[in-house]
Amino acid sequence: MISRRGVLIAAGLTVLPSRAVAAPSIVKPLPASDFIVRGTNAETRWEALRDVGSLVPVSKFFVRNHTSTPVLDAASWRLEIFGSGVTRPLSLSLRDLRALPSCSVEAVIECAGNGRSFFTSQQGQSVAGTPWTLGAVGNARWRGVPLGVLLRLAGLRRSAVDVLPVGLDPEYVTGGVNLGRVRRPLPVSKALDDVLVAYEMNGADLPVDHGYPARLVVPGWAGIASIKWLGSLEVSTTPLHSPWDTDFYRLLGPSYPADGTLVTSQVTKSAVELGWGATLPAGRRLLTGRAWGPAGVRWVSVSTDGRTWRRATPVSRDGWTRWRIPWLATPGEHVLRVRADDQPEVAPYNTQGYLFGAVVRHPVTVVRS
Ligand SMILES: Nc1nc2c(c(=O)[nH]1)N[C@H]1C(S)=C(S)[C@@H](COP(=O)(O)O)O[C@H]1N2
Ligand SMILES: [Mo]
Repeated sequence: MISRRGVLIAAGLTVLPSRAVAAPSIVKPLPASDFIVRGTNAETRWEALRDVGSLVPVSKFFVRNHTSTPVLDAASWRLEIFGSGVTRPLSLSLRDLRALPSCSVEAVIECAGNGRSFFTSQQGQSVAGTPWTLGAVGNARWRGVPLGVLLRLAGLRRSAVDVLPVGLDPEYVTGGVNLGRVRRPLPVSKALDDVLVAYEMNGADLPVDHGYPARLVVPGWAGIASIKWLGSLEVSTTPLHSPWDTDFYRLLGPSYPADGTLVTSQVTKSAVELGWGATLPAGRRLLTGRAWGPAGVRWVSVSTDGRTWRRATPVSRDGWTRWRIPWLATPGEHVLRVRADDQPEVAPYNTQGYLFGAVVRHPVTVVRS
């Protein structure tokens, strides 16, 4: 399938319409049945995952872009690995990367701000940032080269502490300040653990919106760690920083130290595969959903009556846990709640609304069938 932008590029179109049209941030189609568009980002609708297996197809996978998707030329793309933490700097083409030993993992990528709107709607707190509901998450199978393989090939020094991956998307300007390329330091310990430099998603080349030709996949950590459109990796024997670890993706607020706490691992969450405020016919229904956390999920409970909890049945446990539970739905307004493991009733407040891990109250209306 060729996107509209792809068609324009293929046609070598240079004439702009007289009435300026903002360039879309995201290249792939974003049908309203599958996505809620939020500025330069798009979240997946949970009802769109109802008949989907464990892997979220690219056509439904959420997109979080600080600016816009760059359409990079794979033939001239290079990944540069350099810095005080390596003895043999590398410059790899896509072909070089694909020739290295690879592995494939099923892993969730989730924005640290997923669920942010519930700080306001459930807890009455105002927070800054994209007001996601629960759709800034997706699970895919990623293939690529373990970052540890690349670092060792580059002669990783024992004294190396940080790796700074830099994206090739446009520089990020906010509040009139240019913060430069999207980049966030990653400790060498995590880099050597389970991080991939991925070039495939669900068995095909990475789609442009998800980082083509290569991105990091950092399992269990906030989505910002999984830098898309990877252009370089600086490896350093001294700590590295960027606004994405000093200002953003820090927990700030009255219950945190003055300079905040760095966001690394995600928290456990769960969701029902129904629209927000969905209308269902009365009778025997099968509620389905998913639950996920940085180290997997042990159990899932569901409450349909505001009081009691019943254990749901896990359907599959891969990158995330799919679950189901029968429900005898009676006409009226209901609030569905799902709790995976130790999800609390209230999420700790932080000014930027990260890591909303509390149980979400999902309203539905049941009508006589
Ligand atoms: N280069 C670059 N990498 C990036 C981003 C970005 O804007 N630019 N967004 C990050 C954030 S905040 C998230 S949540 C994930 C989203 O990945 P996806 O768009 O493939 O779903 O990508 C991360 N990697
Ligand atoms: Mo994110």
